[in-house]
Amino acid sequence: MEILNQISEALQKGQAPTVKELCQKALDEGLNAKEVLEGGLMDGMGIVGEKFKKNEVFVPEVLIAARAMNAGIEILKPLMVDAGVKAAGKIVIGTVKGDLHDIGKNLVKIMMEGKGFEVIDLGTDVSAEKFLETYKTENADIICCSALLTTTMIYMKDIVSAFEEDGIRDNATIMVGGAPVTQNFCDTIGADIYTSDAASAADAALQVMAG
Ligand code: B1M
Repeated sequence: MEILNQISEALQKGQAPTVKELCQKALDEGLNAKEVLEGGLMDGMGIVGEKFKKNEVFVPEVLIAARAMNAGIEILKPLMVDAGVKAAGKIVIGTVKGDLHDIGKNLVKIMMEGKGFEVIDLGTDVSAEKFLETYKTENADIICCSALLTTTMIYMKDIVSAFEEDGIRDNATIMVGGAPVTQNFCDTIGADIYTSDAASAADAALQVMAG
């Protein structure tokens, strides 16, 4: 549908006011919030994610597209709540204890939201206890841990251990990533999924939810 293509394209260009206007127009034309979210906003963010994976766009473009996505969601949110539109799943994300780098973590959050996930962002310097407590109180589906330092990535093992000691390791999917993290490291510490970039992380999370 033409209006949805226009929303997707404006989002890819990071045109927040246009995205906002077009979302309202689409609703006025009779489309529902879910159609606008999936056919317009998520479609646009999906394309940005694929281009980011292939190095065809870079961090600033993704951040600007995310701002446009948020502008659109602002319009849709009240209607989505009313209509009971369900999130794809619930993610708890954070940069691990001792680590203050958050640019990559924020990109993972953006891509996850772009795929329709509800994301609880614990920020940076997050302890294993905080991940565990939030996972339980929020009844979340997936834990996402980011680390940028070789000295802090080893803390991911403590997070896996905290879930094991609590007896809920088998219920929780633990995803890890960040520049120094590798598939081999993920296997060594007993985490579930490693991805090298934010868009792949969101794809992997969708696969987890699909069972
Ligand atoms: Co820091 N820093 N830094 N730094 N910093 C690095 C990481 C470093 C490689 C620079 C260097 O020496 N060449 C180095 C680490 C060396 C090492 O451990 N081997 C380093 C260091 C040493 C430090 C300090 C210790 C410096 C000091 O004070 N002496 C200090 C540590 C502070 C702390 O955390 N306790 C420090 C501080 C900082 C700043 C605060 C100044 C700033 C962070 C600002 C911020 O994040 N708000 C900063 C920055 C910006 C960097 C560099 C320049 C850029 C990092 C970045 O944002 N990259 C970095 C050098 C470099 O990379 N060129 C460096 C872009 C981002 C998009 O990539 O986070 O890898 P990244 O995310 C990727 C993927 O990894 C993946 O998705 C993203 C792409 O799609 N991904 C995931 C990330 N998380 C994921 C989770 C997933 C899946 C994928 O699943 C859950």
